[in-house]
Amino acid sequence: MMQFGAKLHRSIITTVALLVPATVSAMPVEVSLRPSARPPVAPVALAVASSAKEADFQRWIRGFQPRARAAGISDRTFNRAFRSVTFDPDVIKRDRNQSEFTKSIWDYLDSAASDKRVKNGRAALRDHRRVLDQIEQRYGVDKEVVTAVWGLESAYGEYRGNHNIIRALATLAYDGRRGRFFEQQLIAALKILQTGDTTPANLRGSWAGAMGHTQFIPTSYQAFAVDFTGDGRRDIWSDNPADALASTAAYLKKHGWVSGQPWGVEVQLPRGFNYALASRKITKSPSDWARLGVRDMQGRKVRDYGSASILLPAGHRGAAFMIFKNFKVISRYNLSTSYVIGVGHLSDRLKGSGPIAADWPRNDRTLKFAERKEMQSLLTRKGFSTGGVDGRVGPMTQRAIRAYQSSRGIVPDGFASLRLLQTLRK
Ligand SMILES: [Ca+2]
Repeated sequence: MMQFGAKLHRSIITTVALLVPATVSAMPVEVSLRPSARPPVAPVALAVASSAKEADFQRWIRGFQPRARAAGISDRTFNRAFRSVTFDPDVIKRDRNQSEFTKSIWDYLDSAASDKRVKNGRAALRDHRRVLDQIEQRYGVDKEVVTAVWGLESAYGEYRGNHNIIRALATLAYDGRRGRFFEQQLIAALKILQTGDTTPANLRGSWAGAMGHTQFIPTSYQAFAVDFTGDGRRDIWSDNPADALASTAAYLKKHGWVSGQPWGVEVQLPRGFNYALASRKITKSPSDWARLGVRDMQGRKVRDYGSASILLPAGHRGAAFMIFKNFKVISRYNLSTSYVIGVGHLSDRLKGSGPIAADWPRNDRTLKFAERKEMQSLLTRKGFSTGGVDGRVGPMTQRAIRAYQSSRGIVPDGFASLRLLQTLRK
């Protein structure tokens, strides 16, 4: 999930919203696209070498117990949850191995809305039509959007993750990199066990603590999961996806989903369009955009769904979208622009729409972390300040790119691509 700024949690209800930890959002999108199953167990030699680590981890668990107790976790719950829990080196390996490479939007969408995912999504809609209709009715969120989240988070329940959540979160909390965040998640996971929503054996999910069909992290689960089946349990782990799908709809509704509004609409921009207007910060009504010559792909005015921005996820050489408030609501699931477009576009495909019409600049690519830093240094050196060299393309860097592009007679779309970096190096 997604997406990619480091937004840390400020309060449970408003920001926890991310169903994946903030920096998981900063990870390559495929992590949230398809939480993978557990790899083979580490070789015995490695396990032996790490016995000192294991002893230290067990000491950490004992030191953590009073803090859990203070947070309301009974010793009975704690001891049941931690029975035979050991340090999980695989989790740490994955935490360290997060790729610095960001997938391009077109590669992401090739997978997010692959023929297989569209086909399986249509089958999932058919198989679960009754419950999805009921969920749509109760929460006002399109069933295709809920199904698309399901499709991206776990391939419609196929890859829910098989890590023991207590073990994974305890390992990450003990490890210390973002230890506070994971300890908060661990306490929330223990509370799930304490309330009896599921059993320690069923409390499974991704290595980073995302659980069930639509990959809720424990604090999001606590705040937003619902019991749709009415059996008294909010069971997002069960093979029956009803509670998980309803929880996703409840989550989106809670974050302001506007019924009947699309996430976005692919549009065509007129010749001579002022690309400075293609910014998330600039919103206009579809009628105002139409007056500026913005049309849908059939050449019609876009209907007045609400205020909208123009988004060019791959610069002016790729597709353009008019995006609405629901775009932002989906981003509460995962901040990645690719993720949000992935969910939105997949939902459109599930409704029967065709592929995105515009081409992508497939001969170009997005920049790696070191390249983004190099780009920022070069821009700054040329007098276009990026407000620091941190490898993240935020508003200041985009403004610097646009100013540089304008100065060179390049379309000022603010897109950080390899092509741009090559121009800067000259
Ligand atoms: Ca239930």
